[in-house]
Amino acid sequence: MNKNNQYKSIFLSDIHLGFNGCQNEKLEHFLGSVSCENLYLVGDIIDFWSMEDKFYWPEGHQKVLNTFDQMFKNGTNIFYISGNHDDPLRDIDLKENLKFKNNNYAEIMNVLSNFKHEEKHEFLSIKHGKIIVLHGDQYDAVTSNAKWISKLGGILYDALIVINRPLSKYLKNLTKKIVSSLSGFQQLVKKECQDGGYRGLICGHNHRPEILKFKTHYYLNTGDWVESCSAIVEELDGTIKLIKIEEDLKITSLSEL
Ligand SMILES: [Mn+2]
Repeated sequence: MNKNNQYKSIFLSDIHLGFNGCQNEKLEHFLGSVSCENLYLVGDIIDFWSMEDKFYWPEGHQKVLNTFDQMFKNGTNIFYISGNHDDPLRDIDLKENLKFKNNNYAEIMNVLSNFKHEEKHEFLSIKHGKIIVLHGDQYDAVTSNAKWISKLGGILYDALIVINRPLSKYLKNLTKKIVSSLSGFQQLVKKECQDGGYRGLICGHNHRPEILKFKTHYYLNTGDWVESCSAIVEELDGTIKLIKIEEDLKITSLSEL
């Protein structure tokens, strides 16, 4: 395929492979049209939570993983930064368990073992210097203090998205808004940047693609592949963009740094 779009780095998060709301075909199309030196998978790439109760892994989802693997074999550096839905990867025992004791996950874990796994990554951008990359659930009081509340919310959301996408999106935004104001999410982002001497922070998790420019730092969110179908990219000249894959599969730029 003709790789029309060459990037230095691509950041994707919240793909939710293993969940039937994942727009894997759109993602597959996007991946087929790009090439990059570095690919950052910023958490919730595999939705282990969703597969916990009922294993769901269609061919199209494995195909996305295989495409990542092919990129890796063609020389792309792949960094897998774990999120809350792929938190078994943060625990060495759970990880071994998935790999060796559960046949369902063998194929998935096999591909994942090729990538570099981290919880946080210090990204050195061409134009803007040091940027910290993490999934974002680390700041989520609901997620870290009472996992079950977040899980229940997740179940309702998953059920709703199949029935009514706009309503589920509205409810998710509403709950995320409450959660983020409660935990002072943006305050924590600011503190992380100041303490670490970072120019900005890239995350996912709340499924809201955006670039916010504050006086002290930048906040970038990649969005997701359930609703927004968006990504953060670093172009060869260092420009960082938030892009979206539209219904007609064209790539549009929403915002840039
Ligand atoms: Mn998440």
